[in-house]
Amino acid sequence: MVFRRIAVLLFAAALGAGGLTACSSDGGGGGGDQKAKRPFPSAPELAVTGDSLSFDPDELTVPAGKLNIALTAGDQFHDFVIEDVDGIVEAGSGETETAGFEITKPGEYTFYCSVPGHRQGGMEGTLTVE
Ligand SMILES: [Cu+2]
Repeated sequence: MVFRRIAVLLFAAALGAGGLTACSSDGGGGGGDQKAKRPFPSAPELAVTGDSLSFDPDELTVPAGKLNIALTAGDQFHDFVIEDVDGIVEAGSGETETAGFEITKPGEYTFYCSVPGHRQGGMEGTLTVE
């Protein structure tokens, strides 16, 4: 009986570890159903770095219309999404990826990294569209 109980505990521990691994390897899918748009030719391009749970810069200003975001990820995979705007940029550690966004309505928008826990950790900023 004692052996059986230990075996059950080990099995539960193995399941737990497997679950955690599956969870953390899911980091790339944070963007939900957002799809990256191809960069727009001749649209203004803004370079943003995501590293250590923050964006640099975390305040961006662009004219209304099409824009491209070039995201460089530092320590790990990050992405860049804008609230209420279609599109996403996803970059693996050490990579730079560029994608397009189109915002026709001026105002203040919040951008963030949608990898679970990253926004809560501080990966968000403000995009002002003029
Ligand atoms: Cu991130």
